[in-house]
Amino acid sequence: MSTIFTKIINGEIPTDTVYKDDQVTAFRDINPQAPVHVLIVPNKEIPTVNDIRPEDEQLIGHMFTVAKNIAQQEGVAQNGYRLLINVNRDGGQEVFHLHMHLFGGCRLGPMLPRK
Ligand code: DGP
Repeated sequence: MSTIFTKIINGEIPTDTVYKDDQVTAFRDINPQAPVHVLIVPNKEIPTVNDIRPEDEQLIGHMFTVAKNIAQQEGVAQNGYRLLINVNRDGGQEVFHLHMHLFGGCRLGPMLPRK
């Protein structure tokens, strides 16, 4: 059930953490896909978006507040950035602990490759 992200949240693995509070931890992706690539992760173990419960709504909203604050801190808020959550196999999810990607610092192009 637990993933590598729980070890990161618990400080058991050295990570470039950009923000932490009692609900959320945000750290730089190990394999950045843009000049700014931060993962915003709830401290609570929620595997996927499919597992979000009504009582998690405040937490999910908080993830967005943290994301926009990090975009400001990282200097990408004005030019723009992308928030992305992958869900399960077709969505490309690799780590089954809910997380929001924040990409920025360059022109990110179309949301999906053009067909
Ligand atoms: P996703 O495909 O949405 O599940 O993205 C998982 C992301 O997690 C992927 O971009 C790489 C990142 N990642 C995986 N393991 C680690 C790790 O140990 N440390 C950090 N900082 N990022 C990791």
